[in-house]
Amino acid sequence: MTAENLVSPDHIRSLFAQAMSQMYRAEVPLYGDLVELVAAINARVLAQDPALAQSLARTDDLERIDLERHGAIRVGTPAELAMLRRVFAVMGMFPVGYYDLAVAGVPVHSTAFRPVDAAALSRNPFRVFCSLLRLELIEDAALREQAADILARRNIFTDAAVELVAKAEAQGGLDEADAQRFVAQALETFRWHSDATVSLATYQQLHDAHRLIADVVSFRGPHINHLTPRTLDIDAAQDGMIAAGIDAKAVIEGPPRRACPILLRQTSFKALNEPVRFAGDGGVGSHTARFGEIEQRGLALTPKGRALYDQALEQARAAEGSTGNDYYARLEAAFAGFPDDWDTLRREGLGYFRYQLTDAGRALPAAERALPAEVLIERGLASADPVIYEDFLPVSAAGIFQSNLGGTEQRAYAEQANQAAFEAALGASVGDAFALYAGIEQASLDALAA
Ligand code: OOG
Ligand code: NI
Repeated sequence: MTAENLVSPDHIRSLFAQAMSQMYRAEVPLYGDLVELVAAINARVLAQDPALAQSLARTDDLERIDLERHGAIRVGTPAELAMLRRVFAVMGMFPVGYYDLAVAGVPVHSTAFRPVDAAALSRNPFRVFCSLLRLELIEDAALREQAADILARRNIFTDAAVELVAKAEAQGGLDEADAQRFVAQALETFRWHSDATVSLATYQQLHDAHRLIADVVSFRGPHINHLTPRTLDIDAAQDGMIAAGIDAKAVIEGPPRRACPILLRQTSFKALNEPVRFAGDGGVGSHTARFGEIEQRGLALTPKGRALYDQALEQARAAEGSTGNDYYARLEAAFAGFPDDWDTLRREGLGYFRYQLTDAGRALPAAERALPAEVLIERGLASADPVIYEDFLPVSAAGIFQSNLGGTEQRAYAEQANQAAFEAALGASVGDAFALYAGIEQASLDALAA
């Protein structure tokens, strides 16, 4: 085997995202309807806004605009998480960020497996939000032990998937035939199983401890619980869902609609109630886990910008969370002081930008290009494009979790965030998102003068 035979991890990730999309559309037909709705809205936006269409044609692959940008799973044990890290690494996806959801009453902590460098992100940005159940948050000791026993007995990976991961690690990648086999085998881990591994009684007990615990523990594997295509107009998509009679979550998470989009806005249709056959007594019941989501991304914020975002969001939610008819009005009001033009966002150091010489800039002798970027921009010699946010938002993620746990389940765990325990389970530390964005910005600055 020579290095020339190996395909790029970006290619394997693209195959995987495509395979997941096909599988999930077949498993959850309503998700297919959502994808069609989003495609229609995206086409309309592009037809109405030729400037946007042109700019997307320059920076993105227009034909891939409607493709999935992320999915999510929840696993039960450190060993499952550690193996997933190796599976995703074959596809050029690495853990970035730590998200503590216990503060929001969800007994998990999470990371996102995603491509990290600019070239890989532009090839295919598909990422997987991956949560690890925190069994220590089950209060009932007997139930906690029972859940741990059940989890210890399952194997969520096929033997062939494990072998292909080892092969990829040993030879530094996979060839095309192995890549195809790998994707088919990896897919098995994320498939839905309508037959639970536990009895109805055990399911009920787990469910009473927390619906999410039942979801993680009761099945053969960590079924993909949603996929998320990109929409160019999330407000229109939310209205479109409601108009089509789809049971959408109440509000769009994240910042308000703005002239200059920042971070991430997302909404979903609520998880479906699906029939499940239980083990032992063979009882038939139902389970609520799987949904469809859409997202719209904008500027990646610096720590300074993020602090301003967190403060504004906190202000909007202070009184009654994200409920109430006037939530969007409160959100708009809270963000009124957040600059909403690219120049101010850049000059005040609120977001990350990618700098590039204009044609006039390229015509200059190298010595003159060494001017500060702001001077080059002022003189029309350089341009600055927003670096897009590639990560998740803990408050938004909690909102997505909550609306899909059905109803009003709200409990708070006193337990603190525990990144060290998460990383010990993962077998690696998680990447620092800010450092990644800063690196992309700095590389573009370095290239101006080069
Ligand atoms: C994950 C919810 C978080 C997002 O987009 O913020 C998420 C889950 O429900 O497992 O996917
Ligand atoms: Ni999501």
